[in-house]
Amino acid sequence: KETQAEKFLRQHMDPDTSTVTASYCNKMMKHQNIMVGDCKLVNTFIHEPLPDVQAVCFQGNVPCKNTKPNCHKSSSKMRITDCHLKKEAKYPKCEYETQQLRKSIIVTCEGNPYVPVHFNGSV
Ligand code: PAX
Repeated sequence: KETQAEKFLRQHMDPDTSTVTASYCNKMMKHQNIMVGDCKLVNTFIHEPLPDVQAVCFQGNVPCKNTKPNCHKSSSKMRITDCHLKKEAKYPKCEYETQQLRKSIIVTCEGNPYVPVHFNGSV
């Protein structure tokens, strides 16, 4: 079974892409198998090397949206792409808006090793 850490990699890591096209999210949301039974509303892909993203677990501690204490904000801005579901989209035709950004990411980390398991947001 896929672990939470593996799920984070599948859903949020894309280190090898630096420039994205308008169809990026439509392709990636399908290829990475992110939708099962429903269209996911928002999903962020991170275009930075994995060690840099794993290192965020040891950077600034911030409260999570659900008030848990184990969230961390990256000390530097990262290259990310936000995929937002288009309002009129209906499963299985999940159509996305692709938006390239440079922001600090906030991830939830768990376990030993202490690694990202949930994407909490970007600021
Ligand atoms: P998930 O599938 O919700 O949770 P996501 O990042 O892909 O994550 P399993 O065993 O899979 O059920 N976990 C937590 N979840 C939420 N909050 C905290 N603090 C937490 N700590 C641990 C992945 C696993 O992490 C566990 C949780 O139980 C899961 O375990 O965001 C909804 C989704 O949208 C993404 C991030 C989420 O998907 P929400 O409303 O929960 O914050 N998303 C959201 C995004 O990609 N980009 C964004 O900018 C935002 C706002």
